[in-house]
Amino acid sequence: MKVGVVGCGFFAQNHLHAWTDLVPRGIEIAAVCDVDPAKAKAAAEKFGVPHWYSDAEAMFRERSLGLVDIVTRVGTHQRLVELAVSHKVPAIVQKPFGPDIAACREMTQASKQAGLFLAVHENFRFQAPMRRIRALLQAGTIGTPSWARISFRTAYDIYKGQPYLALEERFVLIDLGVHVLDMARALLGEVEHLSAETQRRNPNVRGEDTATVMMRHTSGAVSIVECTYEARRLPDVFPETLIEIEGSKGAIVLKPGSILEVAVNGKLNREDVDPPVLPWAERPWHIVQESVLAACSHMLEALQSGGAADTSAHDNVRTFAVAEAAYEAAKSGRAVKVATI
Ligand code: NAD
Ligand code: 89Y
Repeated sequence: MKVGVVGCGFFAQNHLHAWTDLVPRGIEIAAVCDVDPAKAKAAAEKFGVPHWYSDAEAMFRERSLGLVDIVTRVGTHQRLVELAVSHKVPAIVQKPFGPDIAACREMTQASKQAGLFLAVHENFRFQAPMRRIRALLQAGTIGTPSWARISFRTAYDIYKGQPYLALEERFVLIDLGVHVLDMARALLGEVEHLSAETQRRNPNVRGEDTATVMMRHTSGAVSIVECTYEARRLPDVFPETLIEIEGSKGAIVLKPGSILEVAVNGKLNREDVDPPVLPWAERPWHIVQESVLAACSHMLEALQSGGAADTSAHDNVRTFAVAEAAYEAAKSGRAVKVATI
């Protein structure tokens, strides 16, 4: 499976490591591409990739790719996905899928019409603690879940590695909200309606840096999703998501340090669900980095078996619709029904 990676910036380094780890599963990084030739060349040298490009069109024309992994920022996703579709190449695109729901729907439709695999690199639902919690829910360990709080609160200096975030007009819901709202969907199912409040607490950023969302899921469960880049707490648990879920038989609480507490029938079981720090990873990012490998591994398996990924374009449009509904709810001050796709 010849993969081409487009975008060789900050986060693409994790993808390049993950694809390198997946070489024994049939992956060959055939080419890398970045509009900044220095970045493309540096990535090719670092990861031993035989070809580098500064023009994605040329890469598609000259290499027969079996997969393209798009790791650029959101403004270029639609053009690059359409380029992949026109060259009949299956694609993975980083979150946020698109700048708005219309773009996400158009990309989904284009890949569907061409009969092509398109998935979104939504890695948070593949984090080690999430994999364990989902397995516990699936096994019915705490019965039917009916309430949850999913919380990402930090003041870690994300602007250092990702300075562009300070300039986003639609900020935390699109950058981080899509991850945390996706986790809520993965844990409790589809969302029927929601209400939301957004705040810009840091005067030096353009968009909202805090969102508090209350959701009713179609199952009847209720969840609260919290995202902020302005929680000046200690310890700062970045980039951990803290989770509490209550069910008919018990409760699951994911605590700082990836300590998972599972209470069933009055008995408490405590597990350490922190993933290993991969040889190329480092704290505090290791949870996210390990989930990049898990997400790539899952999507590769789906592609190789001819199936859709858990985080297919079709699935991710639903998460994006929840984020759009949250913006609308925050703006109107009313509860908003989530659009069905
Ligand atoms: P970045 O700006 O560091 O890197 C993007 C790279 O894409 C740049 O090097 C740029 O030159 C290149 N590029 C832009 N247009 C291009 C084009 N048309 N063809 C080829 N290359 C092009 O950004 P980043 O921080 O690496 O973010 C990339 C994506 O990853 C964003 O969508 C971001 O939201 C996402 N991200 C995801 C996670 C996660 O956990 N899933 C974490 C951080 C960032
Ligand atoms: O941009 C964000 C993301 O997608 O995951 C973590 C992050 O890099 C900073 O919170």
